[in-house]
Amino acid sequence: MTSSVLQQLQEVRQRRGAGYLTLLDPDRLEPDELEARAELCAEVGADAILIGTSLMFSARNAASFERVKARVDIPVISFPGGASQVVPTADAILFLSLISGRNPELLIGEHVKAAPLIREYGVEAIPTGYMLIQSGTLTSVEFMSNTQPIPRNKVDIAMAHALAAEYLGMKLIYLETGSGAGASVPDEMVQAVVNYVSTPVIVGGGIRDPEEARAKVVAGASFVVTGSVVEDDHQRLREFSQAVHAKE
Ligand code: 1GP
Repeated sequence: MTSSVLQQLQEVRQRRGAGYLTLLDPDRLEPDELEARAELCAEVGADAILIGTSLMFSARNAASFERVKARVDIPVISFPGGASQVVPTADAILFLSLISGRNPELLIGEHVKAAPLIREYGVEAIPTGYMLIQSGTLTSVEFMSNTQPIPRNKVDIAMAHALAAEYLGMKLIYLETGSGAGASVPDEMVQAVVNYVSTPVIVGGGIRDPEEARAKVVAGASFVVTGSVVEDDHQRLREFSQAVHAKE
């Protein structure tokens, strides 16, 4: 029996110490570019590809998954900004609840709209507690979600949110400053959260060099996500992958 995407991610974490996930934005990349970038990510050792964005302009979302899946043999996972981004062609979907915010639509409303479709499509849903951390810049996710991020120096608040997510049964916790953020989640916050909960922690947003990616792994992150760097600087992708997988 083929294992679930969540099991595959857990296995990556065991085998490689941490997993490297790359985010592709279908709004920023033409279909050919998207495929080429996905292929490159897989080639340098990325463990999964995330596809998604806060605000989708592209009408090609479902097709993007199909095209990318035809080119890579790592999981292609939906990272949706809302129920309208649910597609039948994803290997799995991060079923994100924006737990750091108090916007009911992003805590449960979009989920109610998305759940029947996800079931109908037979896509694996991975319950994920999504926590937005202040970066100092107003990111798209912060603006679009109409939520306040957790202040970057309030480690205790982040810990309490992560534990609540764990008690609610979420399988992953995603600490995020937002794509293109001016700063990544502080290493001290990653470490404090990882030490406080047993749920695997994903860290993303504003990670600009391999050393920074490595620091998140050293702090205890199970998965590191980069997005913007894939779009700007593919030569360095291999270094990112090596930095995240340095335990190998
Ligand atoms: C966004 O964490 C991802 O959810 C990626 O962020 O584009 O800043 O790398 P960047």
